[in-house]
Amino acid sequence: MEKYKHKYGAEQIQVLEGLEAVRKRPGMYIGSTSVRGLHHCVYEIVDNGVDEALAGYCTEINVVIEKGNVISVTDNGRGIPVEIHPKTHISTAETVYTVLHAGGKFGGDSGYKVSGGLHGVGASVVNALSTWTEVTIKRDGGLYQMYFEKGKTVKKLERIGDAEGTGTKVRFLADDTIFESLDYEYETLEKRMREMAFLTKGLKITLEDQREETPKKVEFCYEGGLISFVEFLNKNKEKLHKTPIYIEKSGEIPVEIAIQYTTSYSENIHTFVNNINTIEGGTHLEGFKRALTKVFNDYARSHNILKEKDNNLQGEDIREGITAVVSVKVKEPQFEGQTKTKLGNSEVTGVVQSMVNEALSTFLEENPNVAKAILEKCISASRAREAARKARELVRKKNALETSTLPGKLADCSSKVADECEVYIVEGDSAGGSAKQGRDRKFQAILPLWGKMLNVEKARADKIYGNDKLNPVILAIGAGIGADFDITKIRYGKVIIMADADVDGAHIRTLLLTFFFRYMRPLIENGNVYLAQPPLYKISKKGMEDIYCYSDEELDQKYKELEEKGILREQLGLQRYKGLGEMNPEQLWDTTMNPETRILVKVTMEDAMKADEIFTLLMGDEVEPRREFIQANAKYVKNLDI
Ligand code: 0R9
Repeated sequence: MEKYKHKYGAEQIQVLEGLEAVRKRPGMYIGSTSVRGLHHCVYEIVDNGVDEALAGYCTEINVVIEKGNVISVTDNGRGIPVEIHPKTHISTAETVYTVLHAGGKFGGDSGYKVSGGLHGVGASVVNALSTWTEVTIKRDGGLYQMYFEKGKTVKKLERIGDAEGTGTKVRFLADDTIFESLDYEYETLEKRMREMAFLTKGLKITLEDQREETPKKVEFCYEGGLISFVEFLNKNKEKLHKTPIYIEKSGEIPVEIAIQYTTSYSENIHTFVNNINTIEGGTHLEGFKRALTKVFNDYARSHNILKEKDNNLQGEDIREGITAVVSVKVKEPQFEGQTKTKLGNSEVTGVVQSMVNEALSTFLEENPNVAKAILEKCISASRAREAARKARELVRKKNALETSTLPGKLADCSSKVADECEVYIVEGDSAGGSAKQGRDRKFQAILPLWGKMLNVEKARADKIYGNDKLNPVILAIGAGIGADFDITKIRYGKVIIMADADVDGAHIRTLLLTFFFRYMRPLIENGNVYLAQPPLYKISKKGMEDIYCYSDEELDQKYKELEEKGILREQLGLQRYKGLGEMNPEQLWDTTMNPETRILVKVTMEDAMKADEIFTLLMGDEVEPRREFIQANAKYVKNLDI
């Protein structure tokens, strides 16, 4: 390449080859071409505006989903530089949009951006993957514009008029021959924009959806930054102290942390590196946890809250009920883990640990009442952990004495190959009976549940071991719970909740899902949890095979189809199923259990933050927000039989 260094033509070829490579292997640059990759394109462009805000020149970013799935992002920063770039001999703005990774190389580098993103690829990749891209810049009193198709320059940057103020506006239509779909999910974008606003104190971000008749619009701006983030996460929880603890440190690796304890029993820590959510944690989380454990133990010892004879509090005791957001900026982050969302840079652990050590111990000394409230909770968590250990041992010993460790009510399957086996957790003894008779006993096991299930949102682990409703579930699945849970030990590849389509059924489903979410989370993350979908209706007629419908829409559709064949509604019998118990074994097999014909809904964990929020809301202590949620969502409820 050296001999072509100053030859415009050769560089042009290199540029086109670069963007062609992006179009050939989009997954390598944006992870995937699914809706996730599609959203990623929006984030890449918004990130450029956020970088300008972090540099101190931009206060507002507006994102619009226009009709026809065009995305428009506008910022009020300095505007991308327009002058000819000495190396590429084209405008800097065009360079940014046509040369891979140019954003960082050619200036505008906030220091954290280039390798910061999950993929960190920037504007040129979005341009390459778009049917068209239009960039408009206000700078030095002029209005400039350029236009691209599939990454290729169609109109070079030119001054098209005068302008007041400064800023950049990017509009693009993602290429539908590359992406599986162009259906942007408003809620996904909303969540990310809110998150970006929390992480960038004082930046105003608006999101507007113009695709529907009545456009939707939200605005996010948080002067409190991470403090507001933690308050938002805790909005439905009872707090142990009024204001979140806030720690900030600038320097080579800037760190910002907000912490607030609640009365809940779960741990809710979110970590970010260069504004990217590191859902798998990593070295920053490690440093944070170590410091937390040390500071609280030291404080408890020095203030005689822990006596000489007492054992140290364990990390899990100290993290019970915590909500925290940890945000670090790292110049060259190394991402590891299955989804490349785990920070690997070892130097970060010590930095976070020592700054939390120092700032948190000072905070506790200055706020003894907060320290006392938190430590009281930690100590009762440690007592409960000890009680849970004893309960667990007891259960283990009891099981060891019994010939079989499986629960008595379980009708197990004959296969022992977990991958091909499934267990139906069935509400009620009578449905359980039908399921037992109707199943294929080679690979289907049935576990009937009855009576009132324990709400784990309001109970600690010690109440869970030995609980007569949950213990059979734990034993049947066979992989333990909590920190002991071992996904490699699960006895069934599919854990299927089969409950009635009524209020009681919904309650049981929520209680079981809360239990799985809090105590067997990998089971959900791994995609092993399913909801069975029993039919709501049966249409019958003499001489005709029964037809089952799973929704009101399907019922209407079937009536229409039959009418076209000359069979009228009046000639048909209709049964509305109130519960699983109304079906005989054969019907239950045909409609809900036969893998060839049944409908199963896989429970996914796309959004742990949202899940935590909803589980807390539905199953926790605060009554008022729950009522508001139910009132607001009542209109979405279908098939509710009261
Ligand atoms: C709507 C999305 N916003 C952007 O894409 C965007 C990029 C960008 C930018 C600069 C300012 N605003 C921006 N918005 C900028 C300007 C200057 C220096 N660095 C950055 C300056 O005025 O000197 N740029 C991002 C990369 C580049 N500009 C660069 F490489 F062209 F310099």
